[in-house]
Amino acid sequence: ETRQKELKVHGMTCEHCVRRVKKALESLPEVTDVEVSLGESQASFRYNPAITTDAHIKEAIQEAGYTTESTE
Ligand code: 9UX
Repeated sequence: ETRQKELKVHGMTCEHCVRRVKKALESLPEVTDVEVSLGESQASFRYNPAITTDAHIKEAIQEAGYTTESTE
């Protein structure tokens, strides 16, 4: 079962940043439908929480060089 999630991503200042965050999320298992918005400083995606946890997702974004917080 997959869930839709939105996350604020801080530190993106150009389209290259956007691609980095998108690739970081897409590299995770069962993370799909990744959209990253520079204007909204936000990532949205679907994921399977049984496979890829919130902690995995935050870690991947941080390893790419950005910080995140949940919008919920
Ligand atoms: Mo270019 Mo976006 O250094 O950080 S990738 S501004």
